[in-house]
Amino acid sequence: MFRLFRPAQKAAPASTGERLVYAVGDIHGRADLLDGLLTRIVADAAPALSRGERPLLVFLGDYVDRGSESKGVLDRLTALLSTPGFEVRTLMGNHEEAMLAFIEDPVANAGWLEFGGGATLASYGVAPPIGRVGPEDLAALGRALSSALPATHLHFLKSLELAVVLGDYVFVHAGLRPGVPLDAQSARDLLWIRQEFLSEKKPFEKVVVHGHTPEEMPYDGPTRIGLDTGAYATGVLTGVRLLGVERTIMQYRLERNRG
Ligand SMILES: [Mn+2]
Repeated sequence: MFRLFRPAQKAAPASTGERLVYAVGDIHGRADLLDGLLTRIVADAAPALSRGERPLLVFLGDYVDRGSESKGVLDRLTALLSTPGFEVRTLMGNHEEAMLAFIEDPVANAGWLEFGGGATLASYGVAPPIGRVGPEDLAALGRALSSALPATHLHFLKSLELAVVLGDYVFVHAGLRPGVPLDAQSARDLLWIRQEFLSEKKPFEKVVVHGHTPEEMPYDGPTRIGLDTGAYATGVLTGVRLLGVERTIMQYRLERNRG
């Protein structure tokens, strides 16, 4: 008798299959950086596009607030959705959730103004409030934003997705709650989770590509890829290119911070 000896099997590396995929981290009103990174992505994808392939382009949410060009970012993203070539998928970030909530009920959701909403109002030509504002002022701000917001932008905000799955990867804004199956994750966790997700060592059902928690350097690990490099403050917008088992971080930076 002899025994078959099997060496410990290493998990197969995560793959997108044949598909060329790009994911872009938190933009936060930096249309200038979005333009720069998109130019690089389009150039990089040119050979695949010319072969008739349809690369996947995923945006990880937090398009608005903080930076000065939230409207400009949504102008670009809504235009991209109707551009042939790429399959464009856009995730909701907690900042878009807060903006939508403000539009629906500005008095109950005035908290948005405290975490960056003022910059978004200004980008739509609505003067942000100074100091404390009462319910009537909030209602007026909500009406002003609703009338300044193009219908395409409102439709865009309402159509954002919570998660996109491709091959061995899942794309979400913030992360996943450990121990909870992918299809049972709550919207709250997908949009807001931080430490419980970031400190988890065990693999999730799929490798998680996410933004939401800014770090100086992008994080490229076996269980997750973190792409939020705080663009609005650092002037560095980060994405990742995935093809088969290959991963390549892509960045665009501007020395002068206009955020
Ligand atoms: Mn976020």
